[in-house]
Amino acid sequence: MQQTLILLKPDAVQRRLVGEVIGRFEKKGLRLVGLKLVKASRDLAEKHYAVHKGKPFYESLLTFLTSGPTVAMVLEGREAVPACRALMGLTDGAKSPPGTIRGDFGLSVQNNLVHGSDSPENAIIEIGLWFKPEELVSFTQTDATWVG
Ligand code: IDP
Ligand code: MG
Repeated sequence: MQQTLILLKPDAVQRRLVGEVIGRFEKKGLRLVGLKLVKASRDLAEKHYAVHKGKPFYESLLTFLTSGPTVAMVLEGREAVPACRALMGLTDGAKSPPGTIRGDFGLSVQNNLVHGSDSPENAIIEIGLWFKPEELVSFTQTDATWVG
């Protein structure tokens, strides 16, 4: 069963969209196995976005991610990584289709509300950055046989 790291970035918290966005992942059928509010340190933000080091938007991105609270979640389910990416939409909110989180709630490229791991391998690494193993709770969801 795949796991993925989802972040509701500081703009989602500031704009009071946390409940709305978590609800979309829940309703899709994903299982919540980790959840917390974190004010990311510069060190955590650098590790999380290491792949973007050197890009023109890198410094601004780190400032954004460390600017306020982020909701960090681990979601689990069949094909959780691509399923969550599909719910999120494209990186640029202005180009992201209606019906997606980014398409429905934003126009910005940087302030695009959510992060979702882009591969199962990266999900394992990212979950390790944001969560201690004991912070994750595995359980059987009662409707699992219906949701898949
Ligand atoms: P993703 O979040 O859709 O996977 P990435 O290309 O991995 O997008 O970029 C990571 C994050 O960096 C984006 O979610 C967004 O917040 C920010 N970002 C990406 N491209 C730009 C840009 O061109 N300008 C400003 N911020 C950007
Ligand atoms: Mg990415």
